Amino acid sequence: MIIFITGATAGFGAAMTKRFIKSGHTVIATGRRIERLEEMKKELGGNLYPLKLDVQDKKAVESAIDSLPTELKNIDVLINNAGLALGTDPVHKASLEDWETMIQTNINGLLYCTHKILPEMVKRNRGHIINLGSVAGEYPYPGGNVYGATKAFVHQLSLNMRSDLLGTKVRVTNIEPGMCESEFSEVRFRGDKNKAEAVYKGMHALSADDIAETIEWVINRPAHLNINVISLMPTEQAFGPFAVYRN
Ligand code: NDP
Ligand code: 8X3
Repeated sequence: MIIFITGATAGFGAAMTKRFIKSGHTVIATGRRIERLEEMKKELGGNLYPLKLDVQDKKAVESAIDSLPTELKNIDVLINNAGLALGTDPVHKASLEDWETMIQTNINGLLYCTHKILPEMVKRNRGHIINLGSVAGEYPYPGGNVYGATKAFVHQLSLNMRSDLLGTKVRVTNIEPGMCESEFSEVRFRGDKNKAEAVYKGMHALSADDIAETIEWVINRPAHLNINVISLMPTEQAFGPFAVYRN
């Protein structure tokens, strides 16, 4: 299969790239840090096609996909994985610029890639879109405000896409992970490694390859079977009670 992954330079995207290349697929691995993708190509070989891409840039998304060589144009699987959280400040103190970056990446970037690639899948009556949602899109937590809201958008969009695509053979799946150790918290805390490490201290978080393995299972289901949503968490993570403020 030809698999197009956004955000392949780190975390889930890098783990999926490694796993899928080893399974014999062709991977168009995209991200802003092209040097990381070039390094991965050296390690993983010819079936990896590195493509520099900032998903926030609508025109760049369109021209990067248009620039693909003919043999890579028939994308079988689009994995909308590029995304980030910035900060955990409460909603009344958070930065507007951080909100804009999260919305521009997690929502608009996902839409730009989908808008460009999906019509071709429908024309060929074949394809699978995997969106990276989050448990943060299903459950609230303090400081999750706009990040969680972007993932709630991804959840509902994924379900709505299923409605519109009924009658085609194009599948859509929303993957909703809980705590997973990657560069995610380092990005969220702007490079503060101590703060990032503290998030996963004393518990066994998911690994990026846990997510890659789950997605590999999803895309390998038989064509008549669509996994709508998968929610997965570390065993050592669960839900809190409602919060009550008492004075
Ligand atoms: P990482 O920070 O490890 O990786 C994020 C990837 O997204 C990087 O490859 C980065 O590439 C890419 N990215 C970020 N912004 C852009 C952009 N503007 N254009 C293109 N690529 C971009 O995070 P994870 O692997 O953990 O996260 C992957 C996805 O999973 C995200 O959508 C995240 O919200 C979601 N998620 C993560 C969870 C976790 O606990 N880790 C849990 C639930 C969901 P580069 O900077 O090189 O462009
Ligand atoms: C990432 C999971 O709980 O850290 O989407 O927000 S969480």
